[in-house]
Amino acid sequence: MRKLLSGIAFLSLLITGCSNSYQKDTSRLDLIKKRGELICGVSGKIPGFSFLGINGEYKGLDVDICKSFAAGILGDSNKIQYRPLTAAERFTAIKTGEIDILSRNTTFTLSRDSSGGNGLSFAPVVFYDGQGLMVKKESNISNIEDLQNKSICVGSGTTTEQNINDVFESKSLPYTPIKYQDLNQVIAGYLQGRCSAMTSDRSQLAAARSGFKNPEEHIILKNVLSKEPLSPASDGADNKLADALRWIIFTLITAEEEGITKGNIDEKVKLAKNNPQLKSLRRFLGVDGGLGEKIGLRNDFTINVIKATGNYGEIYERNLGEDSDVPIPRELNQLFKNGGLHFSPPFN
Ligand SMILES: N[C@@H](CCC(=O)N[C@@H](CS)C(=O)NCC(=O)O)C(=O)O
Repeated sequence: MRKLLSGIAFLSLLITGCSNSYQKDTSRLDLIKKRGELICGVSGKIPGFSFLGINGEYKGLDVDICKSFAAGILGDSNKIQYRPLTAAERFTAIKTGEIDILSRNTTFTLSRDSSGGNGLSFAPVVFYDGQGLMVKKESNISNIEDLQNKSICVGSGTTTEQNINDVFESKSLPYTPIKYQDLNQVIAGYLQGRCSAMTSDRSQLAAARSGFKNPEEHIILKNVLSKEPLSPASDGADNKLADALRWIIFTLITAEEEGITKGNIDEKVKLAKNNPQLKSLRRFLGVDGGLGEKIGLRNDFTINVIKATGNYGEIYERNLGEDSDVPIPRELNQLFKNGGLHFSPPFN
């Protein structure tokens, strides 16, 4: 019996030993390169962020972030498989390896980041959001207090669910949450009158309203109930992939800070190559310094990223700018130097 037990212990040591070294040596980043394709989890239901157009192509800020990852890792922003996921499915999809990365209106929180929680790794924030409430104009509801004893439609498996509860409890206001699996169900519940308000990230409320028959009949209350910094995420056990994602997002922000765009990138590369004194530009564009190699990417990965999607400001304008289908003022999503929160650490 003792022999059998020690045999089992030896075998399990062997197995865990092997699986640990496998974890350490093989990054998902290498797997993506080997596969030649990035598997990106998205929502697919939010205009302006990730939405399947009539031509069968995904569009939006979250989709452009997937494209910038594919361009930075594989040198080709078209090598992507999109996987639409509900809020409740998204974290399991990362942990089981069904997707490489999640680019889906997901709030960066301690519980999701920690190894004792969902065990994710969050890339830098790509959209600073906050939770809001949308009501029908005809309801005459103008603030949270007016929602006392009313029903509110909310998506389950979200930060939204917890925040709405926190806010109403802290004000000692009774209310009834009506929970649904995804945004389309929340919208349907709200439009069919099952609840007096729907709550979600304010960006999602704006996106949802843009698709309504009569958008002007709905108002988003001015109350901001929470902080919702939305970030792409990957498996927290994989530092190599996390480093690559982090610096691809910072590439988009640095490019905007430095005025480098999809339209002038070739000119900037020429400038950097011909001027040895332009030290920081040369490092950023991979002419000197070998920075890409340090994070498992090509030294000129920044050029591929900017050529594919343009800088952060270009991505924002294309999907959420004044002339887009879902115009959302940039506010917190401006660069820090323009009064917002986006700022990149140095490419040194
Ligand atoms: N940012 C919040 C909420 C994001 C969220 O996923 N919201 C719900 C709707 S309330 C949703 O599923 N939206 C998109 C979809 O249905 O695909 C979070 O990370 O929990």
